[in-house]
Amino acid sequence: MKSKSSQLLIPLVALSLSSCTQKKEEVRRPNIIFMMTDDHTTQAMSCYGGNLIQTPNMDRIANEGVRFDNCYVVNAISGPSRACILTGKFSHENGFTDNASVFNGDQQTFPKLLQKAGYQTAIVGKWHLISEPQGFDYWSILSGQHEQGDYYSPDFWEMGDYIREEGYATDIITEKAINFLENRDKSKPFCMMYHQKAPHRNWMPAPRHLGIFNDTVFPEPANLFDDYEGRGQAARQQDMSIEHTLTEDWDLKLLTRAEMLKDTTNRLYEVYKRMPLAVQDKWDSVYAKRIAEYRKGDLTGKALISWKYQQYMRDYLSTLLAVDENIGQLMRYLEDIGELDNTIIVYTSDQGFFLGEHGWFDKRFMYEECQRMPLIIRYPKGIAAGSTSSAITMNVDFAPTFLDYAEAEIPEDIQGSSLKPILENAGKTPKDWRKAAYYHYYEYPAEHNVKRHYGIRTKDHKLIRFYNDIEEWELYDMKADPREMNNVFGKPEYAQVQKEMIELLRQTQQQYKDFDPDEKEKELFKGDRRLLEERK
Ligand code: SGN
Ligand code: CA
Repeated sequence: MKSKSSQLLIPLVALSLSSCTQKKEEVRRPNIIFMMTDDHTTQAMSCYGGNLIQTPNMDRIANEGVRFDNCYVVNAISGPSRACILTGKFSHENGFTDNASVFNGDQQTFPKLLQKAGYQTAIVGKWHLISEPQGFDYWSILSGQHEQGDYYSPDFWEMGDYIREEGYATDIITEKAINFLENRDKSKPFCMMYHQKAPHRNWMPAPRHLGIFNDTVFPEPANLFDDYEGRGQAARQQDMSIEHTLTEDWDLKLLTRAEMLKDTTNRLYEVYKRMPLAVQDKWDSVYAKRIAEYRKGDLTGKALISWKYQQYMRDYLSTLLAVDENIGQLMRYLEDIGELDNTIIVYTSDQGFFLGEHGWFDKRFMYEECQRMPLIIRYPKGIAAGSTSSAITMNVDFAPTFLDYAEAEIPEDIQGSSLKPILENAGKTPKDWRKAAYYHYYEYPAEHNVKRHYGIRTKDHKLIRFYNDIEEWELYDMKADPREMNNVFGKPEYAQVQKEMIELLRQTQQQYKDFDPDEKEKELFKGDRRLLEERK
């Protein structure tokens, strides 16, 4: 078993000197609320310096706690990220490599371990792992749309039953969270996973926020019109561009009510009919202006891309407003019941997202905007307010962190590391902390056409190898080129860095026991059979 943080001993010593009532107070382990949204990226959070929208309730978590600036997802897509979080293991170890996988629910997960350690556990909202949740005293997860769920009148799979709820998903998930807290076993600490669907595609805002950004013009990222010069085929062959991939109906919402109702096979019709009539009316009036503008037909080329970018931003960002409001509501509830400061509140997203950078939406690539996850944590009893951490952290670190705070043992086979030493030390990175985040993406061939790739991200550099039906390497100097526009792999001035990064990649793969079955991988290591054998 990995050793737990030595600071745990201090409160225990203090306890033996205190009265019985105090003793009861002090041995209390913290509650945990693990808030996760779907596809929320740091560019759209004011506490990360984003200038797109204000997120006051998320900012409160960061200001009263810690903000991690280098937290990375190890496989930037929903199901795999969630499986890594639950198990504290990489995709090749937990078996859920892409969204077509089914989670083997019999394996070890942190909610099961917390349950054993005396926690009451729950999950509300998005699950996306197909198999029935295990390790939860209460679960109510989105079903429908391949487990993505619906924004309006969503269906839930709740403790074995299927039910449809009236209302807007982000609000409903909060109601379910509060209901669980209200009815929980108050003799135990709790761990609740509060997982929003928003702001996932197709970005449908709450009724109260429909049209709110209609007259706002959002700043464009500097590389909205990226031509991928100096980079390879992976970036060129993707299918996630604002220009070509955003659809007129599902994404841009350019159908009138009459058109939607005429064609019942249309996907937009399906989600539209879930709205109450009054909301449909509001929707129509809000999108009418957009439809009219588009149908004038005078937008072409770059102007059309800019226009689509604005519509995408208006929908994506207004969908987030309800997320932030609901976080505020949940925190106020915790305050009312006197549990706010006894609760570790974590806010993150299953991965980052492109908001027009490189001309894209979606995620999957190991490029910064989506590899980087938001991670802010509030726990005034153990984290100094206003701290920031630049430590290289990964989503496989969440499970051991929760176990550490719950004073449960962290099993040896968990691959991540507890963040507690960082949290307790005002965000400072321990001397022996890891130097690289590992990444491996598998979902290809598939939607959005992003090639398989793996790599490492250190403080200063990023190395990526695209493989399978392609053989390409990329190396980025993250200090000189934070937008990853200039691939320096093979450039003589980076020869030394390249050598070191390849070596570190090999070591990292060995450490995490990732073996790529691809034949080209064997070729790559053919000069070193011993290494190949070991990696098996
Ligand atoms: C859906 C979306 C994709 C998205 C995946 C995975 N298409 O298939 O754009 O990449 O989910 O997202 S949609 O037409 O249904 O909107 S994930 O976050 O769940 O992994
Ligand atoms: Ca996602």
